[in-house]
Amino acid sequence: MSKRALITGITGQDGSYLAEFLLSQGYEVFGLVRRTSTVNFSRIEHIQDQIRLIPGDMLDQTSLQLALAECQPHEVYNLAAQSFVQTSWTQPVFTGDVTALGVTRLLDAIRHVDPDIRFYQASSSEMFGKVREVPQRETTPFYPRSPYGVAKVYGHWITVNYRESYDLHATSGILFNHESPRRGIEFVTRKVTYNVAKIKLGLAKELRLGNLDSRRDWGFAGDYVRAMWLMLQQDTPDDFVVATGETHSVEELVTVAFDYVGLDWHEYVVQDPRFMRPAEVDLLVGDPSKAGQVLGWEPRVTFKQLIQMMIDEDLRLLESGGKAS
Ligand code: NAP
Ligand code: G4F
Repeated sequence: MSKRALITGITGQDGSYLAEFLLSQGYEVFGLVRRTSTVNFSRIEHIQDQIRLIPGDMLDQTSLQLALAECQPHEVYNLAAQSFVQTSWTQPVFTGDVTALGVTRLLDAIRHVDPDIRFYQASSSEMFGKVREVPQRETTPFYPRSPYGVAKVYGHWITVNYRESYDLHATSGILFNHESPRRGIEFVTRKVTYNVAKIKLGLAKELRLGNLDSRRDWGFAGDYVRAMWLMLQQDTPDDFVVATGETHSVEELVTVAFDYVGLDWHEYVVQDPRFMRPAEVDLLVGDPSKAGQVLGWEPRVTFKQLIQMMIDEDLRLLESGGKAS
């Protein structure tokens, strides 16, 4: 009998890669999707005939219980969130409701429907914020710098709390930034690769960005969903940092991207205060050694390969008359 998995956030970047990965492992894959007036299944339309979508919303407890009862999963991957940091300052209460309390709703539904379900929580390196230690590891104290980061700290600790209170197999993956050609257009990597492709094709003249000095540990989303699955295959639930161990500034990202298409970024990039944040996370770099030792996980795609892959895909998209959704 094949294993069943429920993915919340299946329409997002990670959800789509995780669904593909679980299908390749022989899973029956279910995805929770919220009601919207127009359907946006662009990231999963190529596998839609192989998965089952169940209506539900992280804001609605009943819908979560019904979803669990319907698909009776062995594993639940909680990827749903208001995940854009900048938006969390203008929608702090909504962000807390979905990204923090949504985790409690789901954990509590699991506890009542079937406490044997294994649970994965999508925790974030944003929790480290104003970092207390370099590189950041599982034991590094949190100091979040945005309402999103604060919500993720809540989600992390409620996962630990349900593990310890109710003996649930509940695991928290503390993932550093991971990107792909499916990344939302508002995040800095995709904003850069999409606009570099547009500039190269003569479809845009400039790229407006915020802080060029902040540093991130950027990996490939396809590599990171493998780590999520490995975590739920362990006998014991735990917390794991998933990262490359390398850090690059936004300026380096811009340089690599423009260099790849043979252009000088200084001629196109304009700094715009609209994209500066009220409080910034200056430096993220993770120590993935525990994931390496316990899970046997390591990243396969390098920073340069990642940016080049994203530009290639954006050039292809634009040349075929498409645009970012
Ligand atoms: P994403 O592309 O923004 O996807 C977010 C998903 O959550 C979408 O499927 C979205 O559905 C869904 N969602 C939002 N609100 C919901 C609600 N009320 N009910 C049900 N579903 C809802 O994010 P991602 O990059 O794939 O990230 C996946 C998870 O990992 C998120 O929790 C994120 O915070 C976390 N994370 C991401 C990174 C990263 O670098 N990507 C790093 C660390 C942690 P719609 O399509 O309907 O909007
Ligand atoms: O791409 P970003 O918006 O990602 P951020 O804020 O690091 O958050 C992402 O990674 C987290 C993991 O650490 C996730 F939890 C979260 O859900 C999300 O996936 O911004 C990266 C950096 C920031 O320092 C930002 O200030 O890029 C800087 N930046 C400079 N100009 C910009 C821009 N970011 C965006 N989005 N847009 C700009 O124009």
